[in-house]
Amino acid sequence: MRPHTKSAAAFAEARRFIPGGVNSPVRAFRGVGGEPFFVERAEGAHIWDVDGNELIDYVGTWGPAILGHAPRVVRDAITDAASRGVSFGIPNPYEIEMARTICAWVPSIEKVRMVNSGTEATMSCIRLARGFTGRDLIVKFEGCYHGHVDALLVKAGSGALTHGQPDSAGVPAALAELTITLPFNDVTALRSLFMARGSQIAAVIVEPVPANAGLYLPREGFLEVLRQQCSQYGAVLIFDEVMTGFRLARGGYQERCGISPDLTALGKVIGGGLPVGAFGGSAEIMDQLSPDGPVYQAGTLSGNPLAMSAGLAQLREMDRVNGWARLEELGAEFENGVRFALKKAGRDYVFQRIGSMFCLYFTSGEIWNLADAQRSDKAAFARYFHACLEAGIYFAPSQFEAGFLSLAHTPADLAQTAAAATTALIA
Ligand code: KE4
Repeated sequence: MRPHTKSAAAFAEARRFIPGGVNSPVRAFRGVGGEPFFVERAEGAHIWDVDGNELIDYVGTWGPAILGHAPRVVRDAITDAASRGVSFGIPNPYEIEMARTICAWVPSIEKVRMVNSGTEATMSCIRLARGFTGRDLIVKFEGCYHGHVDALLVKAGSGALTHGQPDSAGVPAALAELTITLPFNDVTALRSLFMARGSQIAAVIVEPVPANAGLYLPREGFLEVLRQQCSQYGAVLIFDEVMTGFRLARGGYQERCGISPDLTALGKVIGGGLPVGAFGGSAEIMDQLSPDGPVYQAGTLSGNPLAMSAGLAQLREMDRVNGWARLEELGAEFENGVRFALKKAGRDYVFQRIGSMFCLYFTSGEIWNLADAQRSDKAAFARYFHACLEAGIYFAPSQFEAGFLSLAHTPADLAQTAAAATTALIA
């Protein structure tokens, strides 16, 4: 590994003009110490930093790079679309194609609206649910992260958790009071809340597979009870599939678990790396949106032709090669490598995975919620992170993030990773 001379200079320069030197906090390496490297270029499962170091990438720009970085089909689609215009702000055929595809692949979505980030998608779902029900209360789960929406920055995960700001400054108490948080996987707490305040609840928003406090899974029956309680009390059930959508299955996690939410928030993969989010659900709810309905929601760049083309190219390629089956195989191979490393190193750390998403918790025992995840030894994780980085493996720079595989990861990548992980875990 060459010294990060140019990265250090770049970071010093960035800090002069950008808060914390980053445009998103989790990139600042505060969860692992040290300074972030700056990327020069990325292709396939590899990235090169400005000092010429080559890394195998398990962050994949936090989920969008499901085919690997800069796939040919996406680059060609962007170039082709750009030859006819970069942005219109006018209805265009790409938007119909994207909407048709999302509605075809996700049966719970009868109508969908494009936005420019996952945050916009969840924010719009919250406002729409409140407008549709005429109620104010929102329920979320500790450790889940739904973007930096005021109403949802309450006991949030991801960077908010990493930086110890799960309840951000700047969110008025009056607003935070309208958001109730529950422990994930706690059916008793869920039923009690609905019993007490069910008629006031506008919506429950949940990451069906929480992946912003590492990665933990729903217990058998938990999501089913959530679905039943929302239906019984007339609350809107929102699945935040910004991360899991079009990654865990063609129809997202809801296809795997067989539960239909009322609204779904999407992002990441559907942009092919460009800024895209989306939200959709039953026509009955979606038709409450302006211009047909009273709930306002808008966006200058929503349905941008480049972003639509890039996202469509990525989705079509995944469908053409049935990428989801391959991701399952890659995930299993990757897990074998990690379990080999843990055994070799004599560590009983907790590795959790679903499809191409994973997390290695530096603790033992079971991880079913945020409190379990916070048992992790963050210092040990930080040492592991840096040891792997030195060996050319880039994992997410926080214990409270998930890792991602792509179709571009090769058996050689996985073997190199297992070897580096073994050495790092022994150390
Ligand atoms: P964006 O606004 O960052 O596009 O999406 C917000 C969001 C919403 N819902 C879920 C389930 C998410 O995971 C996210 C964003 N994920 C983080 C990574 N854990 C983005 C990385 C970052 O904040 O820089």
